[in-house]
Amino acid sequence: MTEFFNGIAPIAYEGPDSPNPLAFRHYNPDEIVMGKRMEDHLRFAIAYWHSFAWEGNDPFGGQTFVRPWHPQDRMATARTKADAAFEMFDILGQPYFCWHDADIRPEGDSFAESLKNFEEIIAYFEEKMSIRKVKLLWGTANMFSHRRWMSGASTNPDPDVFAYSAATVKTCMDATMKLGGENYVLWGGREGYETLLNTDMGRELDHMGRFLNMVVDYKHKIGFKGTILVEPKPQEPSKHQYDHDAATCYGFLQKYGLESEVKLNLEQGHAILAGHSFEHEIATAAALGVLGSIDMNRNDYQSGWDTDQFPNNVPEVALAYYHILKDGGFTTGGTNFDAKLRRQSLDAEDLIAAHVGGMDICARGLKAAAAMIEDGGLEDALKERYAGWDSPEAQAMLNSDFDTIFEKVNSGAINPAPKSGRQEMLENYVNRFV
Ligand SMILES: [Mn+2]
Repeated sequence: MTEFFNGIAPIAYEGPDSPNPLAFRHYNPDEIVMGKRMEDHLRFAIAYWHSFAWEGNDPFGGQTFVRPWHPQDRMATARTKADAAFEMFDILGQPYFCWHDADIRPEGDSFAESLKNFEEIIAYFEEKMSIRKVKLLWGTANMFSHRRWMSGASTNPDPDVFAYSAATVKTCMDATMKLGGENYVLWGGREGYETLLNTDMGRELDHMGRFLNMVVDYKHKIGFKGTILVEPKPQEPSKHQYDHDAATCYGFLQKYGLESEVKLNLEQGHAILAGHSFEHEIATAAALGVLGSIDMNRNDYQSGWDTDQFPNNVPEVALAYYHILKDGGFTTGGTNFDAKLRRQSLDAEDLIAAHVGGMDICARGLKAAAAMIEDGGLEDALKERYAGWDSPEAQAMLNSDFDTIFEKVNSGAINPAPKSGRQEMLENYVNRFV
């Protein structure tokens, strides 16, 4: 046991009226929503990086957090960090967690030494997971922090970095499979450019496409049954990132023949950076058949950078889950809290309260989304709006041609009559549930 969370009891569901700051008011894992346990719908995961690896730095200042696992550059403290992380998993009782290799092990002096450190911690995790319910939602490789990745990983102009990246992802996929992970995520931290003046974009995209094909080949070679996910983000740290948003990623996957092999992990903050809403990104991925998993957080609407705050907006979260439920809900995916404390929130209690609040917000959003699905008001409005397409004539038109359609319109048989889109009525409808 570490001393870090000393005295914080496992969080219990106490109902909406509880004044206890460390209790769930809405997240009740066993409550049945649309025929399924709430825990099985939401599939919460805790992100190792923000909660345990990040030290509170921002672009203007360094570390603010003081933790028993600092400094993080040695194996002994990596174990202490793991002890604290699994203690937090016991307190929150969420079913999953996620990591990057660099979050969990100190960097070695060579690739082989980093791998040795990594494998030792993976074995330590395996031991801890064997006596707990917590599972791995996904693993991923950090190919953006160390200086070797400053010009990208698979898109780096230096083939040696492409090689180092391939070897790194192989080890992270091996570890993910070893721990029974349900997905493997690729995030293009620096797969993009700072300036087009020194960038051969076509070549970089081809290299990224080839790299992702190697990931899929390796998945099949080792028999990994999980889903390969790509996480869209438009910029930051790079000026421009190739995995800009859901629609751009889909075009990329199609070009490189990967659209049936790879799905998307969508993040609220990245959607906002791309000038979209979270709801838009989820609906886009669902429409294209590539909705995989979500990173739940919130960006500040004024700051223009990726603030990764814990979610606290029920109407936004409700519409996100509405589209997820409409798509059939998560299969291997889940709700990963890619969210961090504010750097003034120094205490262990802050870390617990942040997750308790986030889980409660998601539970409220899920319940509102389920109520809208069960009521069927939005679906009925859609049916009514598109009802004209139910006629055999309208369906036949889709299989005809311009000349046939022209004859009909020109004869006077077709004369469109505009109908209300009823947006305010629908917004009022949604507000009854959130
Ligand atoms: Mn993310």
